[in-house]
Amino acid sequence: MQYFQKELETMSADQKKVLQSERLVKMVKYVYENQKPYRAKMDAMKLKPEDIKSIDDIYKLPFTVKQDLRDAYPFGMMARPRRDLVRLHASSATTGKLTVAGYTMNDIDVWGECAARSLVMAGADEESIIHVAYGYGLFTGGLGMHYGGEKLGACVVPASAGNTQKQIQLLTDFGADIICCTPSYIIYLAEEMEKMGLKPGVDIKLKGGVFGAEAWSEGMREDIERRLGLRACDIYGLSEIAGPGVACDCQYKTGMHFQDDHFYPEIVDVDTLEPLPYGESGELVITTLTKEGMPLLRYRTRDIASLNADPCPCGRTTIKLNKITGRSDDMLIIRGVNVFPSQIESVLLKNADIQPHYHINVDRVNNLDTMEIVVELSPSISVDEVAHVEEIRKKLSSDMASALSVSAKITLVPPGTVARSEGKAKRITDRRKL
Ligand code: DLL
Repeated sequence: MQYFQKELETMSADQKKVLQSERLVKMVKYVYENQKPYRAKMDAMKLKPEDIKSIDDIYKLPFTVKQDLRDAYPFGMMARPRRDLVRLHASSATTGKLTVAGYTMNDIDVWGECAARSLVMAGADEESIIHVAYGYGLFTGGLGMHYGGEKLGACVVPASAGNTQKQIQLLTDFGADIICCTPSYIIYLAEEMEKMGLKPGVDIKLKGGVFGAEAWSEGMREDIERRLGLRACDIYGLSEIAGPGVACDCQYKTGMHFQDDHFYPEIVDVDTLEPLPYGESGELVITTLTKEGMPLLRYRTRDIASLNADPCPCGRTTIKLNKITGRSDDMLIIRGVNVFPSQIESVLLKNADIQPHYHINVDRVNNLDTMEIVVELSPSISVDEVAHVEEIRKKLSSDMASALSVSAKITLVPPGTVARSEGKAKRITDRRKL
């Protein structure tokens, strides 16, 4: 199957606008007729489906928020009767109810198409062996990339998450060229392979990877590419919208190509919720243009990012999503200063004396916020080299203070000390909230 869908992925801006407008007009009518909670919002604003005539009118529509999904738990946001749904996914919330997403057969098909396009961008083709080490289950990572790989006609290895030694055995024996997992897990895999003396290009044949489900920095990308000799593509998605494949990097990494024939992105100001122009950072809002089971209009993702419309040498004309810098609910406020974990990661990764395994502890002592960053030393440095370790610590403290505008205590620990994750990394313990 050909999954560089030229006619859809390289449309002119005018063609795209016509397609998006047609789809939005249809979608608003469909949602108004079939999704009660959203209809109530439109009625409250005295907005009728006929008021939406093109994609330019999208700003007139009210937002959908995560709480709407929780209030409608489990099936109140579905626009189709239960018998039309062929799959349910759910993402775990830190508090309260799960967020449920229901998909029709067509939704699964569209999602598979987007995941297949993403795999192609990462370098996969029909000849590929695709190793999927995202968890299979209610989390969309495993099944999402699985269906994408099969749609492409590649051969999928449904390894799922966990059991690192087995994963490495499968990677060496089956010779997968593409891997799908979280960025934190590929670093863990790289570390274990290095310990076993396995060489990229010789024992491990990986050429590309699609890494997502959590925020990761450019520094992390460089580290992954250097250690494994592969092309590391960022892939974005969320279960409420589809799962992995909503947007993905191509080989030129000019931003993640957003599958904007199916999903329309906007960036809005976090405080005023006013739309922001390309290049400006704010909350990503997504409207599904073709979804049947659980369509969402102007869904506030809580993810902080910006968009860019710069031409990409790959020829795709889709709008691009720049790297997610964090979630608005992941943002730490330390003594009044906003800090995203990704900023901390960027500073850490510039220092060759440490490894990208870290944990952030936040607390409040005598009414003052404190932040400790626990980070691993590189294996070439022993904690017993006291003077050298102190020198590294001082440098990191000063780099961190100038990058974040707030001081942090740096604690350097031996390699292997910070807990590794098989799925989404849990990097923050905020004791102020316990
Ligand atoms: O994480 C879907 C996914 C699976 C995406 C595998 C990519 C790869 P949820 O569990 O619903 O779905 O979580 C969605 O994860 O709102 C972001 O906060 C975060 N996220 C997903 N991809 C990225 C990424 C999956 N590339 C939430 N960069 C989203 C940063 C990401 N954050």
